[in-house]
Amino acid sequence: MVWQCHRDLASLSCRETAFLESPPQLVLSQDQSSLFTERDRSLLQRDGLVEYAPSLFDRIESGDLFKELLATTPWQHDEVMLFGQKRVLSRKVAWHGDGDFSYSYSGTSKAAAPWSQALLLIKERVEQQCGYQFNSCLLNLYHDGSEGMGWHSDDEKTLGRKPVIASVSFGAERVFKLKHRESKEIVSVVLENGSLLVMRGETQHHWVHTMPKTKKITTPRINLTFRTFLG
Ligand SMILES: O=C(O)CCC(=O)C(=O)O
Ligand SMILES: [Mn+2]
Repeated sequence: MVWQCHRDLASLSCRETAFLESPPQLVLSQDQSSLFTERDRSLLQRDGLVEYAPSLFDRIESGDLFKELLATTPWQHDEVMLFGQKRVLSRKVAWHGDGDFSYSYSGTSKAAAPWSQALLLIKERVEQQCGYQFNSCLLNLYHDGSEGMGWHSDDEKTLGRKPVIASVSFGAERVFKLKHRESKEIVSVVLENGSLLVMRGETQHHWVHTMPKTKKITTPRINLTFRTFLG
């Protein structure tokens, strides 16, 4: 089974082959009220659902988690194959998961790193808010605004037809954009320090997203996207 990497030019693969009929669901515990309100439930008017909560973590927690992730994550430079040549990008990445997955990436195969204490803490809070369980997480470290990510969707087959993707941000605030594949309509949101953005339903099918480069940002940002491989 091949998971087409969102960066188009690289690919990730997963050992499991069968899809689960019903992805794991969680019920919100009673004392954990939702940060998402009904009024502004989706940033999209149609063809998908995107929820945004500015403060999944407060300023102090976010600062501590940023430092911890920066220091303890097994960061590696992202790589892409361009015209048969390996290109090393300045943006750094890391991949963590339940241990069942290996991924091939620019010609090499790597197993997901185990969850750290910090990641488990973040994952638990994200799962409570999403009502959904995740088994892997891709981390991106953008050293400053000169690093970004091009238009893509997280529509790998191994994530299922309607993946839930939960994106947590620490550090510099950056603009995140979604573009409708047909109408080209653009929706922008600033992803704040400690925020949570969740993409659900048909979003990956109808919309692409990007983290544009910018000269205005001179400080680093860490992004975590929690995903569930079905298998
Ligand atoms: O950094 C971000 O907010 C976007 C990351 C992303 O889209 C991805 O890792 O697929
Ligand atoms: Mn993405």
